[in-house]
Amino acid sequence: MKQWLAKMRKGYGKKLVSLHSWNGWIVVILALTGLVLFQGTWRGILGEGRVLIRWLHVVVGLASLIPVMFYLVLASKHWKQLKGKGVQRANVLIVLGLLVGWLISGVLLWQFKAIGPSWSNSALTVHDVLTWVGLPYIIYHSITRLKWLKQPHRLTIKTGEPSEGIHPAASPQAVLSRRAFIRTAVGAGLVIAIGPSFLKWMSSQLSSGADIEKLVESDSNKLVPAPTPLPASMPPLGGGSKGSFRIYTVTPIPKFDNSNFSFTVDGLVNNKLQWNWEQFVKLKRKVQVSDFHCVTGWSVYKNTWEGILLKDLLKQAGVKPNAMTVKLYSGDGVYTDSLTLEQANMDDVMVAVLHDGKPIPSDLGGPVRLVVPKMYTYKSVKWLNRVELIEGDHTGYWEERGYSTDAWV
Ligand SMILES: Nc1nc2c(c(=O)[nH]1)N[C@H]1C(S)=C(S)[C@@H](COP(=O)(O)O)O[C@H]1N2
Ligand SMILES: [Mo]
Repeated sequence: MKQWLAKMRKGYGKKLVSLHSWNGWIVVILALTGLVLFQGTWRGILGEGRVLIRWLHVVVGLASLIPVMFYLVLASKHWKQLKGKGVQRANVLIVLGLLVGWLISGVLLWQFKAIGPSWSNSALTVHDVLTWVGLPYIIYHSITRLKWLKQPHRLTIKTGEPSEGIHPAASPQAVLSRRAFIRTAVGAGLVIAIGPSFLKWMSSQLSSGADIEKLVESDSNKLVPAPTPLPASMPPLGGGSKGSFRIYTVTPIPKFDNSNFSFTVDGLVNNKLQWNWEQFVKLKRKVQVSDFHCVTGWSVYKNTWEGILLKDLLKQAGVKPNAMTVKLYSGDGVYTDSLTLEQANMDDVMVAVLHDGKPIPSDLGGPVRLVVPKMYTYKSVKWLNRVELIEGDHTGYWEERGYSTDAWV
């Protein structure tokens, strides 16, 4: 062991330098892939590519353990070298803390099925907070240090070789002001680049109801009349949803009004059914309170949904004996998913029109979205406008791109 340690520490300075740059590249890859995964807009653009990027993020994330372990071997020596340099010691601790925090919360997220939604929800929050705090810090650190590294007297990692040539700048005054300028510029750039997403994320964390209210206000659907909520919906039976939805869509958000809305149940049924909006809002509705779990780790609890039970629609249509699968179409023209007939007949599978007593806003899949509380919400098709009974299987949008056909929470 001792021998091994000694061997590992040979060429210490060079190793530390290369470790630092390896680590830098790992962070760059993780930051880019992570931001792409976070940004809803990339979903539609990437489609299948998103699953690949997620995989890359996980693998590289796991690989970040390697430089951390290597560093720990060299840490005691580096620590001594930083004696009296409080800022640099703090930097080492911050970066190590970030890496370890990201790694642990990341592993939990990766294993979301094993840990359950409430743990993965917390893990996602930690992962997000570390990103919003840590990423600007690391970018700032690396850009300002990049300049510093060119000045040997600034080196905090000593290579052991005599620093050759370049003397600390002849005019320290000029260097200082240039450095201050670079720092300010970088800081300002960061605030502009990352600030808006950060603020959006912050406000969504702090306010549970407020941002849904905003979505309801900015609803681009124009359907009249609005469904009149049942007493159990207004006020909402669940007391109002807890947490916030991330708006996910693989297409531009479609808009509906009375002239282009229709809802169809067809395929292997005895009576093909079709309604326009005025007819559709007259169908008998129920109210349920349920949790909403996305497979990427976030949840919204205690949603009060009001809508028509899918099983009631199927009963009314009269399902033919050879029908096996219920294929679900989104009015976006792209997204589909499916349930087995047995799953579709579960008591809580709902074709919802109200959330917490209000029409479901277009961003959240209104006027009509499916809700399948027992499954991850990629099954909860937004802008649902057609239910088709078919004989064979159907592989849904995300299942085709790598999500599990087993969507049970
Ligand atoms: N039409 C359509 N339905 C969809 C999706 C989509 O991209 N398009 N995304 C699914 C996924 S993965 C999730 S987590 C939820 C997100 O619902 P929200 O955007 O209302 O939060 O919708 C599901 N239904
Ligand atoms: Mo999802």
